[in-house]
Amino acid sequence: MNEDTIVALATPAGVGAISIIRVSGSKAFAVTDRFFFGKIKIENAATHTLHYGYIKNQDEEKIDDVLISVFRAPNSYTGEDSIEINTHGNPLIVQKIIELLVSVDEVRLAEPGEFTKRAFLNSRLDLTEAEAVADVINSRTEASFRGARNQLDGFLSARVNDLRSQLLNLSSFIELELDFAEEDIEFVNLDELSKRVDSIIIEIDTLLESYEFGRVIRDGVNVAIVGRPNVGKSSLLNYILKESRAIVSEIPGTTRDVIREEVSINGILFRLFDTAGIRISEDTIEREGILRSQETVRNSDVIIFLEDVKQGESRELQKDLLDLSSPDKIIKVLNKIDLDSTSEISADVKISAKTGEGIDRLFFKLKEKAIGSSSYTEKTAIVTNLRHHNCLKKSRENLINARESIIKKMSGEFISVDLRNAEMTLAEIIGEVTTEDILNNIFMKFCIGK
Ligand SMILES: Nc1nc2c(ncn2[C@@H]2O[C@H](COP(=O)(O)OP(=O)(O)OP(=O)(O)O)[C@@H](O)[C@H]2O)c(=O)[nH]1
Ligand SMILES: [Mg+2]
Repeated sequence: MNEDTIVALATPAGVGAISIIRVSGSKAFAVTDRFFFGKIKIENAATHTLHYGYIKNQDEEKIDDVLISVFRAPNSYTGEDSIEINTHGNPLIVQKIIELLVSVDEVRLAEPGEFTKRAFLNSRLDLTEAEAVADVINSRTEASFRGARNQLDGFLSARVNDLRSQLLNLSSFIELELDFAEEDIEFVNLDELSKRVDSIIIEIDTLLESYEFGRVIRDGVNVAIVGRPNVGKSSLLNYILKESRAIVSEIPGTTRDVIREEVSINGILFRLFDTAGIRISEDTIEREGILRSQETVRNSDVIIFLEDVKQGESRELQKDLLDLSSPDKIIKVLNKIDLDSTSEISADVKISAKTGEGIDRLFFKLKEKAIGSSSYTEKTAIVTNLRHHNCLKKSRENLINARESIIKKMSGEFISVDLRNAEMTLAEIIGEVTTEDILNNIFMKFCIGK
C-alpha cells in the first residue's frame, strides 16, 4: 500500500493563465480541507465535481482563489482519492500552496512519474500503457504521437496478451499429459505442438520487425549531410529548414563545426547534421571539423552523400564513407543540377539546393531509408520501446529452445518449462512480473507531476 499522499505541480513551471497542483492519496481530501474555504468541504464532495473557494494559510491569509476538481477512488488517474487545484498561474502562488500541503504529516512532494506509477500499481494502466503516457507527452511529430497513442490505447498489450494465452494453453496441455504419463495417453501430437510453437515465433518476429519502424517514429532519424567542400551541404540544410541556418559561401571549407537541426518531414522527425566538407587540409581547425564529420557519419542512420555537377564524382570519398558506414544507409545525391541539367553523373537523386528541384524526391528517399516500405496502420501493434524489444527477443529464445526439445523428443517437462519462461518474459512487457528496479528505471524518466 502507498502510505503517503503526494503533491506536485502538474502544469509547466512558470507564469501562465492557470497552474494545476495535483494531490493523490488517502489524505488528499482531508489535507485540502485544512486550507480550502468554499461552499462545501472537499471530503463531502461528489466525485468528478468542481468547487470554487479560497486557499488560506495557517494564519487565515488568502493565498489565491481556486477551482478544485475532485476524483474519488477508484475513478481517478491514480486509482486513489485525488484532487486538482487550479490556481492563477504564478510560481509564487504554486510554491506557497505546495508548501502548505506538504507541511502536513504523511504528505510529501511526488517523485517523477509517481502518479503514473500509482496508476500502474493500482491496475489503472498496464506497464506498456504507463510507458506510453511518457511517450505521448514527449512526442514531437505526428508519427511519434500516433505510435505512442497506439500503445496507450493498448494495441501492443492486446497482442502480447494473446500470445501469452496461446503459450499458457500449450504448456497446460503438456502438463496435463505429464500428469497422466503412466496411463500412456497422448494429448498432444508433437508435430502439432511444433507447428504451434513455430506460429508463435512468427508472430513474435513480426513484432520484433516492427521495432525498426517503431524506433524511427519514436526517436527520429539521424541524417548526416556529407561530401567534399563546396558541394552545397549547408545550402541543402538551409533549403530544407527554409531558413538561413548555416553560413554558405563559395569558399571551400566554410563549415567547420557540425550543425544539428531537427525537422519534421512527412510526420517523421529527422535530425539533420551539416558537416565540414571532407578533404585533405593543413588547417588544424578544419582538420578537427573533418574528424567530426567522420564521427557524425558513424552515428547516423542515413547518410546524404552530396556531390555536385561541377566537381564531379569522388570515388575515393565514396570508398571512405563505405568504411565508416554501410551501403544501404547511403543516399547518393547530385547537387547543382540547375547549372547542368544533362549531367551524366550517376546518383540516387538529382537536386538543386538553389531552386529546390528534386528535393521532394530526396524526401521520399529519406522516408524510404528511414522506415522502408512498411505499411503499419494505426491499429497494428508496434514495438517502439527497447525494453519491450528485449523481452520479445528473450521470449523468442525460450521458444527456440522449446522447439529444439520437441524435435529431440525430450520429456514434456523440458518443453513446458521453456514455454512457461517464454510466457513469463512476455508478462514482463505488460508489467505483470516486474522488479522494483525495472519500475524505477521506467518512472525515473517521467517528469514530476505526471
Ligand atoms: N548554382 C547552384 N549553386 C549552389 C547550389 N548549392 C550550393 N550552391 C553554391 O555553392 C557554394 C557552396 O555552398 P555551401 O552550401 O557553402 O557548400 P558546403 O558543401 O556547405 O561547403 P563547405 O561548408 O565548405 O564544405 C555557394 O556559393 C552556394 O551558393 C545549387 O544547387 N546550385
Ligand atoms: Mg557548409
